[in-house]
Amino acid sequence: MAEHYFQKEIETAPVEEIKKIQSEKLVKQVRRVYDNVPYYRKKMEEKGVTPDDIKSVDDLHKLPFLSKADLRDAYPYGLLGAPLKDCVRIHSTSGTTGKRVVAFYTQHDIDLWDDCAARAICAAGGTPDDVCQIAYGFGLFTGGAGLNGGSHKVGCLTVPISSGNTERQIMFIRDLNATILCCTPSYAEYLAESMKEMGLSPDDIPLKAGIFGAEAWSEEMRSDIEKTLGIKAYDIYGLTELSGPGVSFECCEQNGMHVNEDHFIAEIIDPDTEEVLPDGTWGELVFTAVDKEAFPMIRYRTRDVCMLSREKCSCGRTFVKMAKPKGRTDDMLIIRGVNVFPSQIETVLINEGYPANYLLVVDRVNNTDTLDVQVEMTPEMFTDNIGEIESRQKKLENGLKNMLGIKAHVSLVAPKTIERSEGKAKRVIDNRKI
Ligand code: DLL
Repeated sequence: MAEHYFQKEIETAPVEEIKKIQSEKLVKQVRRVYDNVPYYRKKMEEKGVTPDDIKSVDDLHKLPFLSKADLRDAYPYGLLGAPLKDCVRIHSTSGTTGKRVVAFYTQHDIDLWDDCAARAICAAGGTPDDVCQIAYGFGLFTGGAGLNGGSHKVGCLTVPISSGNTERQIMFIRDLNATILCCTPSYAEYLAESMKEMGLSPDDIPLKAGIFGAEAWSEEMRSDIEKTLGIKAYDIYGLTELSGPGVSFECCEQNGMHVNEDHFIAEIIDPDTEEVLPDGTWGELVFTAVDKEAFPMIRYRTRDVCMLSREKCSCGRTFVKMAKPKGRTDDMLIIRGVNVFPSQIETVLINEGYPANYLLVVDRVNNTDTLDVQVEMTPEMFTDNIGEIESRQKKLENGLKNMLGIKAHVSLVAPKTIERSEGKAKRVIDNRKI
């Protein structure tokens, strides 16, 4: 492990000590937003809670939730927790519906965020000897800027190449000896596919690790990327509202992401009843940012479906671990009453040897939901033999029925027909007017 950026004192602190730090910061943060942000004060008054009621993290449940709707309501300045003159940057989400979320940062917020991203790079084995190629988008999206800041802090030679221009990516990886690649998992798959087409094998590239996130991806996709790029693939999680990548990160166990608990308090709730659920239960992930100045999120409902675990980790970190999110409550599809996550479909496809290039088309015909799964064949399996295609489709349909409990129709399509993504993949088209 890269000792120089491993913040051992805090990352392996006893749970009680972390709780104490969180409590102190929470008490201050609640007082600060109550005094300075009228939007929060009003929400707290509506719930009948004052800063005096919050004495430790055990009182967190008394505070009101904050949702995406609140962020839209308060757009753009209504949740600002610091004077605008103290803010140094904004980032914004690529939201497809409604207003974008605009998040503000003071220099303190940026330092804190860089620190979180640096912990993630260090946990993936990054040291000043590494060359870190950042192929997340730069700009309003937080991916590029976040890992760029983290990479600087670790002291890696940073290549801020941004997303796209796949041949140039591969050229830089080879010519500059990049050892760590940061991008979305779907773009990592695309890079691997392009490399193969260029006749390159994993042995022809110096990469040893990848830090992939910004979208849900399955364990099967992880193994596929690890094999095709010849690397260890680590997950990283975050969201614009909370800063960006680095809210949580994977360690050498590659089995869930440690939440940077000195800055973020995680809870899991039942999305319908809003009741707090115990560790080990799947539900909606809620975060409280106890340190942020400009955009101080308190009990923010992420809509990500997740689970927390406090099992001892062999890496020594004591920060709580969150599971790989299954998806979002808002991209969970309800098909004929059954909850379906795209990641479940991805698992079946990859297990059957298909690439993670698929598109789910949902429709409603004669009042019944239909699910069409369009999947690319690999060049090796590509054929125009109708009988063979039909039998492959049938096999996949059976696998999907077993996984999901509902019938899906599979259409196998030729290699390279489904659009590739340089950022977050778009995998669902829902034509139902509901
Ligand atoms: O995606 C920040 C980020 C950039 C994270 C680069 C990791 C790497 P947003 O665009 O605001 O921020 O989207 C946040 O993306 O609520 C999740 O639904 C999803 N998401 C992010 N990381 C993961 C992950 C960035 N590792 C939303 N696994 C979040 C699953 C993820 N979903």
